[in-house]
Amino acid sequence: MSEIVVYGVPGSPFLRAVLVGLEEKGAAYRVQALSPPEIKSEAYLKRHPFGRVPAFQHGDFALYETQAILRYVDAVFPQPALTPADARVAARMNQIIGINDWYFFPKAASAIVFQRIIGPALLGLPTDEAAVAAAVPMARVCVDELERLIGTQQFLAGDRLSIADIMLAPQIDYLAMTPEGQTLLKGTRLAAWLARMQARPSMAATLPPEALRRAA
Ligand SMILES: N[C@@H](CCC(=O)N[C@@H](CS)C(=O)NCC(=O)O)C(=O)O
Repeated sequence: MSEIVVYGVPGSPFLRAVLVGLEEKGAAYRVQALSPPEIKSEAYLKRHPFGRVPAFQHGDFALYETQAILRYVDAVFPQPALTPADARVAARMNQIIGINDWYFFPKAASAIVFQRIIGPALLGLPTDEAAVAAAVPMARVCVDELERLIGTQQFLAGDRLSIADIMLAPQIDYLAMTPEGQTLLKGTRLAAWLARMQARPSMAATLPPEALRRAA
């Protein structure tokens, strides 16, 4: 089997999602760690023209966009399946991936987590309290909606682990490290789901760097 290389900035929740997926599959991989300036370099932009992480290489096959990478990994390593066979459960998984990509990360978590953890710990920046406050309403909508969707299920899209859990767990793990996240998640079924996800070896094997966890 060709070598798998995952390119990313350590601490990125999208990078972690890919690594969690590979760990769940028991697939061998190597991480090529990059610094924030490196992902804007001419060399990296050839790999990912949008200058984001992660990027993925499997032999001669290059790919970027986290959900595309996870779907590819799921197809190449079929067991355990991370895509529900049932059409409605699979649609729910896709809906939740969409919530992450369109609302939760760009409009809520990226601001709160950056302002509270990444900016201060990695870049020495002060927290912009107004940016945090502006992101909280969207974070609340997302948490409420995920809480409704998980209902009494074990996982976000049914009773088996899926790509939806793998994409959301690294994001919500970060949110839960912030005061805003702690308030929003307190006493929720989503918090119980996060605890179950945190207990998985795949999550334990892919923790963000110590400096980021300490900053929270
Ligand atoms: N849609 C992309 C989003 C990836 C993304 O936004 N990654 C962040 C790190 S968590 C990033 O690369 N940020 C760098 C930047 O915005 O300059 C994916 O699913 O892979």
